[in-house]
Amino acid sequence: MQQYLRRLRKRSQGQGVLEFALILMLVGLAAAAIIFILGPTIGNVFSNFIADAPVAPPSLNDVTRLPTSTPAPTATPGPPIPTDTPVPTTTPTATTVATNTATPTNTATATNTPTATNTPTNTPTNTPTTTPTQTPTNTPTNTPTNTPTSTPTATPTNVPEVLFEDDFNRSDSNTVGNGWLESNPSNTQTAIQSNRLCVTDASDVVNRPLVKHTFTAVSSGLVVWQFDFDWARNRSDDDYLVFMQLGNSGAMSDDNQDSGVAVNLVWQRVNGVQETLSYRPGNNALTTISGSATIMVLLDFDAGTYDVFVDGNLQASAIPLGTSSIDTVRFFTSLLNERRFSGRCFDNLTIETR
Ligand SMILES: [Ca+2]
Ligand SMILES: [Ca+2]
Ligand SMILES: [Ca+2]
Repeated sequence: MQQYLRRLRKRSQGQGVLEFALILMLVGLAAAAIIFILGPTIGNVFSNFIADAPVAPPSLNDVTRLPTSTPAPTATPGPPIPTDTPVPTTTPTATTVATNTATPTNTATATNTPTATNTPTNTPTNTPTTTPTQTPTNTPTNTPTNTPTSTPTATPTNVPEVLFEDDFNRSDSNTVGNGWLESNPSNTQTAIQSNRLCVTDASDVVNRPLVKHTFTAVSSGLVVWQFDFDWARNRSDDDYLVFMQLGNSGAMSDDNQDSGVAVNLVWQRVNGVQETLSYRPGNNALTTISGSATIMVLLDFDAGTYDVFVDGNLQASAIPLGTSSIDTVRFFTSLLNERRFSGRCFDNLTIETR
């Protein structure tokens, strides 16, 4: 009996170990099946739990950063997200893309742009018509009006203008020439001799011989008249007159010694003094000249007077002008017997404005 019980105890012990091993194997298979079936679900729950946690475990910090950018919209509700806001950086990119997408809309607008081609066609038509009409009208009207008005006023005042000049440097001739008019009994009384204007025959005739020349009329400003005088009385002749004049041709006469004369110089005997240079009216003595001298007369039409210089020396000033304008220079003798005089010539005549 004891042996039976001993065998039975050994058998029950071997049977318990085998059954325990079988049970463990079945439990392990069941657990593997459960894990295989429910494993993903449990993993998601665990992952969601970690993701939803307000603070990640320190050990997971590095791992958590990477997925954060991807689910950016999910982090939006948290307050720290706006600071990281790489999101806006991404957002403008999307805006740009949308703009480009709208570009085709502009391209369609360009199709309307050719319509503007009609506009320029109208513009040039109006522009040329208006512009040329106004430009030429204004320019010529202003320019000529101002320029000529200013120029002529300044020219006569500052720049001397030669009204007439004659140096008589030409071949000897009974004809004076160069536009001079000779009023003589014959052509032989005045002539060019040795490059001067000379009286060759006077013969005590009244107001002859006479020569004259005209020039552009002057009635304002200053005029300088200058010439070389060469006359000398060698022998007796008490009645003789040598006239040197500027005057107005419209009022002058070859037979009148004084009419129309502005500057009336006479070389003659005055108050018993022979060879006296004087001026009319009044036969006022200036100085005596016997032989060569340079006579200069300065006319001032604004003042209505003239001054007389002999060899640069002032002889008289503020002598009243006989006329308000001049256009003629005249030389003549009266009652003069040329055989009693030497020289009898004029030279280097100039009449010019100042
Ligand atoms: Ca002559
Ligand atoms: Ca000369
Ligand atoms: Ca005489």
